[in-house]
Amino acid sequence: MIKKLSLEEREALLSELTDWTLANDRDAITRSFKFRSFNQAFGFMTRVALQAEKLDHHPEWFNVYNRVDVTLTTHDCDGLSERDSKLARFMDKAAASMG
Ligand code: H2B
Repeated sequence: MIKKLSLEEREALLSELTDWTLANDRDAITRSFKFRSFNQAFGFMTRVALQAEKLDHHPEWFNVYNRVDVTLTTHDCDGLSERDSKLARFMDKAAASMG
């Protein structure tokens, strides 16, 4: 079973992932990514998709042209877990390296 993050772990996570915010309506974190083009956005999504399969942890996301809105939560524990912070960090790095 996957464990939900404790209060302390959440605070540490949110202070580290400064571009992410807690969702209003559920136990999740969200971030909107903006790229130069659809190609860049889709390239990012492709990298993340491969990593998501590796981690067996999948984002909820919405894409319009160069924008990708992401929500991360863990369905198996109905809230935030270590898997969300891992995927969020990967996404931040992937986005930063899109060039
Ligand atoms: N992704 C997310 N975001 N949360 C989960 O609980 C989850 C997942 N569970 N990807 C995985 C797949 C699970 O359903 C499979 C069976 O391993």
